[in-house]
Amino acid sequence: MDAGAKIYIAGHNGLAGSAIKQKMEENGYNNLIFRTSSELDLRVQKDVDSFFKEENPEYVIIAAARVGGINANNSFPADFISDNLKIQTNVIDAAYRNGISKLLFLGSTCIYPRECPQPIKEEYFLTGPLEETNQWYAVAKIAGIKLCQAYRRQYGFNAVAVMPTNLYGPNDNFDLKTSHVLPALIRKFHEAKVDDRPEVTVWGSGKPRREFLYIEDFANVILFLLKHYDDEEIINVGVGEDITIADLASLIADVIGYKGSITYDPGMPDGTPRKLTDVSKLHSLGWQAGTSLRDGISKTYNWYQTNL
Ligand code: GFB
Repeated sequence: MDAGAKIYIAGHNGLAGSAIKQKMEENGYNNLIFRTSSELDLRVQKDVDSFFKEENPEYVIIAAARVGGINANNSFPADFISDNLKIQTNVIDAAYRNGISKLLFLGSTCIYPRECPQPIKEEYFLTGPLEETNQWYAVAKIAGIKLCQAYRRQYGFNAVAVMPTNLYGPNDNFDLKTSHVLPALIRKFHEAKVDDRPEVTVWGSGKPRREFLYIEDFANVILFLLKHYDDEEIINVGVGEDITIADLASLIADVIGYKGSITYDPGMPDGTPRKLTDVSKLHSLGWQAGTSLRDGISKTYNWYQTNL
């Protein structure tokens, strides 16, 4: 992939896409192309077709998706399945028909069965029922993986599907209703500290375990996989360590310097009990995450204070 290669990053304003864009720019890639969602609605097939004909990129990264935390997934099932099916189908098909060299599709670890053995190996894909709260999103992402595999088998199209664990970092969504847990808790503890509130409420039981990958590490691995991974099989992208939501809450409170108490709201869903990735495949290719959870939370909190 030379520095002048024309690379289209779909979803360049989101958490994942913006970090990939920044990493590519830092690495000297000088022919990146983007469209905001108001300039190009990826759910509209004819518009996606015209864009590909006009721009004719050489590489495509699909970081565009309707995403959100457990509450957003649970509240907007139709949007999560329908928008994602349309976006990925339109982009993968147009990319193939315009003869691009390589496409990288971002999936999610929620594609794995809810009661998966842990840590989750890639081979556990499609071996059991999904978690209820995000099954709509998961089914769309599963279809995206299968699209990549089908276009590779039938047409020899170099499409790879990468399964990131829960991502976090600067540029995340901090909306308390729709965000993921980590940005939500940063905001909750920050506001409670500023307003001198005696307690912060964390959703669910605090018992589920989650794995968190800092967005800059994620951007690094995407660049690495663009250069070094050309296989039909999916590949996990994570750190290989997880933490309970209760311990995450204590860690965030500590980084922020919040001294009040933490309570739990059992009326909100826990979601999947655990989804720890097995990252042996990624490690065997020679890549490992470098940012500790505490450092990543600190950097994210600094960004939050400056930007919001
Ligand atoms: O990050 P999160 O929303 O999504 O929630 P998932 C993770 C855990 O944190 C759940 C708990 O057990 C939540 O109940 N939690 C505690 C909170 N307090 C909060 C809070 O204030 N906000 C939020 N959002 N959670 C998502 C999927 O699952 O993971 C997506 O729904 C995607 O489809 C994404 O796969 C990576 O980790 O449960």
